[in-house]
Amino acid sequence: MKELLAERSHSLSSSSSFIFRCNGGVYNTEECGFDGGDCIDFNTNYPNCTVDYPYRIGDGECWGGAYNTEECGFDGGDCIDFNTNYPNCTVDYPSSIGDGWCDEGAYNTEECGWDGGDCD
Ligand SMILES: [Ca+2]
Ligand SMILES: [Ca+2]
Ligand SMILES: [Ca+2]
Repeated sequence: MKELLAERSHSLSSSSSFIFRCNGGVYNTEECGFDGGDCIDFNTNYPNCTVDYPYRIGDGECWGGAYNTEECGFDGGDCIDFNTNYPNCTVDYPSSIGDGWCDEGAYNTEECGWDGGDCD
């Protein structure tokens, strides 16, 4: 799992949209100029969205938990397909559903389509 996430963050960091990413937390304060301006769009679009890594919102990958909420625009729209397909599936990493690898536990349940068919 750790390897998988490292690989993901590597592929994400090569995306140009991550050069000026909103880091959130202590960066996203008035004292820090809202992360030097990086967080202004995020704060405008999702004023009530509180997540540890705002740059994950709208990065094309569905993140669960606090990201997949109405306040956060269902991860900036990234989770809309997932929510439509698996409305009762609550996992931390929805992107693992249907990624071709069988994930056990909460992923391999009827609600999550048996990991989106990965565990067939
Ligand atoms: Ca930043
Ligand atoms: Ca996302
Ligand atoms: Ca999977």
